[in-house]
Amino acid sequence: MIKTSICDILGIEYPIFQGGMAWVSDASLASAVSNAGGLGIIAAGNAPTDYVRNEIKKAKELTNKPFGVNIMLMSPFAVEIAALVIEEKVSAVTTGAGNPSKFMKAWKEAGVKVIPVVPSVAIARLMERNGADAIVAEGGEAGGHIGDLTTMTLVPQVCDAVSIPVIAAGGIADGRGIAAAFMLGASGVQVGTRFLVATECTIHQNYKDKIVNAKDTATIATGKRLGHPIRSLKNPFSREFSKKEYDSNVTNTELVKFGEGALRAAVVDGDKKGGCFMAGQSAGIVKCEQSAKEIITEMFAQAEDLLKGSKVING
Ligand code: TUI
Repeated sequence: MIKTSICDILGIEYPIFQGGMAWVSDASLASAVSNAGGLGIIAAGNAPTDYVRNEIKKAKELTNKPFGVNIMLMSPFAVEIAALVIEEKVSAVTTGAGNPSKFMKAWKEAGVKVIPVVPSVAIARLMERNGADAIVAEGGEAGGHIGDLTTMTLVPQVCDAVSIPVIAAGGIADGRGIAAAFMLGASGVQVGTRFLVATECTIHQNYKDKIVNAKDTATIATGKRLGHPIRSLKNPFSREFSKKEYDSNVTNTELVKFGEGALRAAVVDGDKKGGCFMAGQSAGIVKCEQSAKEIITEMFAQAEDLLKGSKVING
């Protein structure tokens, strides 16, 4: 059984986080992952505070194990949700799409474990200085909002730069990815795309089918022009977005407007043409729907087999 320092810090069995995916990571998915021994994470995304409060309350009914909340820092509700996680005594908070420094003191004083998601060494260092308990280093293979570096290059550089545990994210969807992450110096992994097809994940079946049928080149990164590139599956929506992005006659306001509501359309309506199906490059690795427990036990059994004989298990 692979145990690392992050298991002790959070009181979890397996060193795996389920990525906080906007519109996707609800109480159903997060509690299933936590019940299976990982860290389930409810994603706040752009959702109002009351939605997040309700999901936290539901998750507390569904599991006695620790779970986290991911705060998307570009959300208009980020400040309120930062206070909510304290009020609800959530075990851990992860953050994305920005710098959470202004909230960290309050979270730490309240005993909430703070684990920012970072795309670079500089931000990792800053987070450690501000008291982060661990760091998720996320490479550009990931789905959703991404940085420039790959997981293969980012994780070892972040591991060299900080003393807190590093969780590798981006491109990890099976035991080979977990084993590789440990070899790069990580103390755990965060997985998003594979959990999209968990039986407990409540997204539209069209979304799950698209992931299972995806091939290696199925994704595209769009939105660099707006300063926040997003990786999603290639479809009429993402191709049209990409076309508009390179059209100098289209303004940024028009581009933002074109993208509004597209993630919801994918998750809730399964809109194959107009939806934004956020997914990582690991979609091509994902072969079938399984329960969260099956996903986690299968991934770690494979990783353990691969790592047998290796001395590189990072504490
Ligand atoms: O946050 C993510 N992935 C996401 S968030 C999301 S929802 C969204 N919707 C519309 C527009 C944008 C996002 C979908 N996927 N991953 C973690 C992540 N964080 N990736 C990159 C970063 C990041 C970027 C800049 C973290 C810190 C940062 O700091 C810059 C600064 O402010 O100094």
